[in-house]
Amino acid sequence: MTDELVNVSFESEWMNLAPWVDRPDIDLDSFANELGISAEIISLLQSWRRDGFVIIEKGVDESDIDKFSSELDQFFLNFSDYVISMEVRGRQTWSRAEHSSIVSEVGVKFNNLHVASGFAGSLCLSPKIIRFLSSIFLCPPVPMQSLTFIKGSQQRTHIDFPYVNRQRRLPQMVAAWIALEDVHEESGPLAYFKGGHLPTLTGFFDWGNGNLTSVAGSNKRNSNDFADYLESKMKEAKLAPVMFLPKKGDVLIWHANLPHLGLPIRNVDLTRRSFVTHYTGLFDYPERWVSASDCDSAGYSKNGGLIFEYPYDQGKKNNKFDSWGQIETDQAGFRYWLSEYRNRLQER
Ligand SMILES: O=C(O)CCC(=O)C(=O)O
Ligand SMILES: [Fe+2]
Repeated sequence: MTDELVNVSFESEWMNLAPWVDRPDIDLDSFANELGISAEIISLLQSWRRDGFVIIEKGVDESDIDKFSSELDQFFLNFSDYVISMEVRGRQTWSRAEHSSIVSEVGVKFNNLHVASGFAGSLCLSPKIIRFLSSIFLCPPVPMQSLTFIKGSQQRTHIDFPYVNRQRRLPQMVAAWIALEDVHEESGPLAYFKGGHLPTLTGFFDWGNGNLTSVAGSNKRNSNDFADYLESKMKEAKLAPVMFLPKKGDVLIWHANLPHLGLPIRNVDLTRRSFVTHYTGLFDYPERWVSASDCDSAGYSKNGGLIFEYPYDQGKKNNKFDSWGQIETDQAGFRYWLSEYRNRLQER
């Protein structure tokens, strides 16, 4: 079988599982109108379909950012008191095992602070983000994972779905990047390939044995091979990376198949605080990440989005900041959607 044939079958499979807005056979305006989606969101969906991303200026509340940012500062002062999962240049570790000075180094990211901080949770469930994502998933958006950066990532060109792939249908994933401060162009900004999200342009990278996703330990190819592959695909499509220089509070939302990268840092003294969340729709959220225990301890709802606490995190010590459990949530809404989720699982 040639690469070409493999790609054609992946492409039709991808389209069958993709959110409605990706399907070229659906008339965007009439479908969205039937669903009662607002004109403002319809116009975002049009850019989304064409470009594979949208930017929402002042997409989140600045006071939520200030609260999360000062909570981060407190955390950095008391680093070893916490057991917060983090990655240092590819190595998985915990805050307790590291010295706090590591936060000023390059190549550090904190995992899943949306389940440590109520303020981080509020940020990723901000109304403007949730409204847009709901119109894509047609059900409540749910974070699957989040990453908090203090400096630029310098991560080479990639697409997220090979790495974020626990959702039931692979294409049902969207990422949102929130600027926690104004981004300086020497700090290693994020960049993206406008319009590069179309599978006809990217093809599907084979990680080995026909795998579309990166399977730790068993890949024949690595993230550098992936970057080389995508960069040549983007060159063929005559697309160049667009630098994202947001102001604090601006949000970039990108498609599961949009190539993007962290540009090289030109001034290592500069921070680039940002908070990225990868979401899926409720009914694609993996069952093993929903606690079987009673409703209220499984998570919460806010602004029409849901956050589940990971079952394997529950009951652990020192993995929460003070704001966890301190924000206003909609538990009646949460119980409703959790029971819808459980009913749907039984029907499967
Ligand atoms: O912020 C960056 O530099 C890259 C982040 C990213 O690629 C991601 O979180 O998926
Ligand atoms: Fe990414």
